[in-house]
Amino acid sequence: MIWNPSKESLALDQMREYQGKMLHRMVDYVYHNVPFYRNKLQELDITPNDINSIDDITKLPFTTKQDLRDNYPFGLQAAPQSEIIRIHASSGTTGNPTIVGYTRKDIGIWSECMSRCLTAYGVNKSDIFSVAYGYGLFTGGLGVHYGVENLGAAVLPASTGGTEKHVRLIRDLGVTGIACTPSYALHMAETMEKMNVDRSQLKLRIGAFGAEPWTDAMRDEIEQRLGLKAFNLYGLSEIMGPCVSYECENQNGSHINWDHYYPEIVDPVTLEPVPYGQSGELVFTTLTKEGMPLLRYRTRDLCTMYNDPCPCGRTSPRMGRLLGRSDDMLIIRGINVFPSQVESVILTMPQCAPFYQLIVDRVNNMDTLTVQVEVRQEYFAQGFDTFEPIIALEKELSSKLRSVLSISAKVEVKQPGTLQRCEGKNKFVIDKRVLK
Ligand code: DLL
Repeated sequence: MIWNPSKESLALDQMREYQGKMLHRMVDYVYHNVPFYRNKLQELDITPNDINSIDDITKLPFTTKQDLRDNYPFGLQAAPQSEIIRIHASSGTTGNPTIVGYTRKDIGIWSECMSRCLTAYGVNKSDIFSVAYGYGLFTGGLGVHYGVENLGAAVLPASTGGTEKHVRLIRDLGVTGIACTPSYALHMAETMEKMNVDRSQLKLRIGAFGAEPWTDAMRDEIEQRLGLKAFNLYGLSEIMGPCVSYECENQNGSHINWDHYYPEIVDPVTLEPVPYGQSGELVFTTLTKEGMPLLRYRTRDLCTMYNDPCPCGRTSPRMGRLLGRSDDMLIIRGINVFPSQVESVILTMPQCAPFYQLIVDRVNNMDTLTVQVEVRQEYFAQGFDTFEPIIALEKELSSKLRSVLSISAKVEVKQPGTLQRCEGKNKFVIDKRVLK
């Protein structure tokens, strides 16, 4: 089933014409409503009238996370505040989160695009669909929630945590679909085992997994342990949230909702366009967004895009699995974490030396973060491990990190000189998670 064939299966030439029209409108809109973009376009000597087809997109300037940071909180907002009806926030690199405001029309388009994804997975009005992404500032919970309601299935707003209760509800209510991070799905499978709940007692049939990298091996394991078919769901807050791309029944890449989010792949160094079939950095331009529209936003996600026809009949290009990121962002339990955020917290503590290491691991299918940091010589004492000020320091640092990162981290304060020193670029992060 296709939710909106008039858009998802539109002939390519008609789509290109539509996209060209929308791009012209979008450039005109930001030119008149966002001083940041007007300045950038004027610097390049471009006016909206220079944008007459979708191919003209390469004339436009790129936007980066740094631009969002520099314009914190509302500098890139195009719509007047009175038109904004929702605000989400996602991690930034230096403590300032990225703020994204949505108008009523934006929320409608988000719901529409999310319904397209769910329909491609096979969800229909008879399903009971549990949303186990975090609700709140993160876009995962409410984003999928609105898509399920818009489609007409029943949504169970489970959010994260309370896994045993969630498993019981899935069993007792006959829940048929679930959306969560792939690692949380595996954690759920483990909880089921501990509770002696077998997949044969569940009616789960469809899973929508994303917000963090995962692999085909994880897909197999989730499918086998939960007894469902697992689909990829991709998105990012800056562009909208979950719904930017989705797998269909052929699972040969994720179809991009390109009538709303126009994709390009560029070389992350030269920023030159890269043809279909070759890998590079994914860049999106919002074609219809009112709240915070973005031109050529550099996602830092590396992948390959394909445009060979898909047997499902959708005409949109598909993105392959993400191959990594061109920056140092970590995704831990679905939350974006930048090592620089940890550093900025450590630097506020006079007892800590500026030597630290982040160790990311996966224990019982849950990501863990350990932060090791050296204490300064003058705070060092005999009986180090049991020395009360050290234990207090670990606690204080741990709670500060929690409030900045939104996830808990285990803090280990180390003796001076114990962490590895490197010549040249230091290796601050050890990621032990093996994604096979
Ligand atoms: O993670 C939105 C989302 C929620 C997507 C629920 C899917 C499901 P952010 O917190 O802004 O938004 O993080 C965006 O997460 O640039 C990717 O690096 C990564 N990411 C998102 N989906 C996938 C996926 C949400 N399916 C960043 N596979 C993106 C791999 C993903 N990585």
